[in-house]
Amino acid sequence: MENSVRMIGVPVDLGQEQRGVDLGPGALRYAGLAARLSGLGYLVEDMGNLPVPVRDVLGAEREQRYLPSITAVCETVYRAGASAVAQGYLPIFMGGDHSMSVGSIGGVTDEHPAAVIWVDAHADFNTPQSTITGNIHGMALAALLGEGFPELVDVGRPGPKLHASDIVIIGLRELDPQERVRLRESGIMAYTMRDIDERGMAAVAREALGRLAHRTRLHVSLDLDGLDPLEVPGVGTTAPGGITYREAQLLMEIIADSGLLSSMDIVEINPILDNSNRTAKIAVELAASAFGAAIL
Ligand code: HAR
Ligand code: MN
Ligand code: MN
Ligand code: MN
Repeated sequence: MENSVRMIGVPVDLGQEQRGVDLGPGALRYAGLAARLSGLGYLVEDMGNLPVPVRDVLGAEREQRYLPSITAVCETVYRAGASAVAQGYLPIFMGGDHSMSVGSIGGVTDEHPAAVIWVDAHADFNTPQSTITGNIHGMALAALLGEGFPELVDVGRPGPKLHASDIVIIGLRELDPQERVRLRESGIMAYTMRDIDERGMAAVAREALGRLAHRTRLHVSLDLDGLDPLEVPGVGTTAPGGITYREAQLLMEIIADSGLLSSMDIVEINPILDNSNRTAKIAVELAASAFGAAIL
């Protein structure tokens, strides 16, 4: 793949209720993401943060769960992602909450399709009808498949951005009741924590890549809450019993071996809840592995 990385900050916190996830881009910068990737031989460009409205001035949108502003942010993210790919960059989208992936994955598939590995405790497969919380970050993957708020479905270009067969979820362990039914009916392949426990991450990662082999480009959407909260305390929506640091490293190393990585999201880091920026530091190490850092 290309040798130039473009970091794109998306400090959006409107897709969920906890304060602090908007600080994720800074946390990743302070944890040394750019230097780590430069050290691997990439040309790294940081385009700064995209404009995102601050929740405190959006009182009028509160009842709509900030849908208008999330849509506008995702439109901006879409264009930044599409331009980065068109200009030959590997974009890394630094969230922000997972709602921004409607824009990032839409944008990177503007000209060429891509497969997606969605690393997450959650499926983010709710619709406005199935959600319990109403939080839009829990609806991002559904929107990418064409379901839910039409405004989100039509971000960037009209209609669905992915087919069910283009996606695998890894690390799944928490679903809402109706979301569970929806996911089972969707045909999306999800590797749960039970699969990882029983079969090991290496087998899961290789099988996942095999299922995505019909695509030549791969987007990794890394929601840090996919990891165990004991290892990454700086996330807002914690679910116990997650992917260990070593398992996550192995997944990223096997992804690097595929040579297909073309873009990445790093989302849901909440530095306010963290311990000395540990979560962002781990995310930087995982990104480095996905981009080809090897121990020997
Ligand atoms: N399923 C729950 C909801 O819809 C929790 C969603 C949590 N989402 C994220 N991103 N943290 O995975 O609210
Ligand atoms: Mn998520
Ligand atoms: Mn186009
Ligand atoms: Mn999650």
